[in-house]
Amino acid sequence: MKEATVIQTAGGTFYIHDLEQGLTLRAFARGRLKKGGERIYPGDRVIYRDDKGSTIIEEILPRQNLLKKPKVSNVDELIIVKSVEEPAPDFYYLDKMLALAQWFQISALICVNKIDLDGQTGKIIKQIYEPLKYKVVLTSAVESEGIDLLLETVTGKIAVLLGPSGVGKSTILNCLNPSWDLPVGGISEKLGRGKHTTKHTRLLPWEKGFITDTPGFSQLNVNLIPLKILPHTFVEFSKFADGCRFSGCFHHKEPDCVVKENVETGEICRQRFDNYIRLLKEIKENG
Ligand SMILES: Nc1nc2c(ncn2[C@@H]2O[C@H](COP(=O)(O)OP(=O)(O)O)[C@@H](O)[C@H]2O)c(=O)[nH]1
Ligand SMILES: [Mg+2]
Ligand SMILES: [Zn+2]
Repeated sequence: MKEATVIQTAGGTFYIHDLEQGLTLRAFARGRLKKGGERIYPGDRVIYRDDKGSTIIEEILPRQNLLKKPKVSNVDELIIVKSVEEPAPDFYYLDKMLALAQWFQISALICVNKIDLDGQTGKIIKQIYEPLKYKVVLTSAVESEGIDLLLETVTGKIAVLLGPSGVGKSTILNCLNPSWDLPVGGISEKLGRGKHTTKHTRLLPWEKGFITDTPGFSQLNVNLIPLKILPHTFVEFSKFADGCRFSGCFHHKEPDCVVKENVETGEICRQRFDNYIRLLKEIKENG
């Protein structure tokens, strides 16, 4: 009995990767698993065995988590990729993704790419997010700068790259392993909908872990966060929230709100707070 990670599913066939042996295998689920109606997702850790030349998945190990749309399990790290320019960073989107990561209880890392184009933006992002204990890695994928540091942080993990088209996700992955030869420059996106692009999730194995940049992840659904939880997903509020007059304070229209007071004094970053209010309204409208 050996252990592997599911990297892709295709109907009743599964591609599993055994990191220890550096092997990708085409596998089938054992009858018992199929009968039980148990689904198997990319990211699942499985026990497999060889059976007369076939690879059989015997058992699915308990999942740590399961993201919806696309379905990937056991995600250890969300890498939120921004670029300093082309496109310029959208801080609302960034704060939204960080809130989601908190809600999913998945560690999040901010990767600021294209630092060869501008040295300032990365520093500004570090100034805002490092005090909140988010890790910020500055990279230039075209110059292979910072990629080592990025890799160090995802060693042994299942990591998912998140971010709008054009920030350099595919270029970063190609740095990691040139043989993946992923299309760069939005080519895959342009071929797009309805044509031959597969939207199937595929985890890419490298010698120390798994990584993916599945397109569906760019639209992670923020409405998954219950309104009551939202204030807790902004980590810097927690230090002050106990001082608010109301225990379930949304830090919005309530009087005697210590979070708002700390926005006024500059203790809490106003841009983050404004994005929080925008997110609160967005979830309310859609909820
Ligand atoms: N200057 C600069 N351009 C980059 C960098 N990384 C990617 N690009 C360019 O940005 C464009 C989009 O890259 P791509 O990897 O396809 O982005 P994706 O849509 O996020 O996968 C391409 O033209 C890349 O050559 C970088 O670090 N610096
Ligand atoms: Mg891409
Ligand atoms: Zn409050």
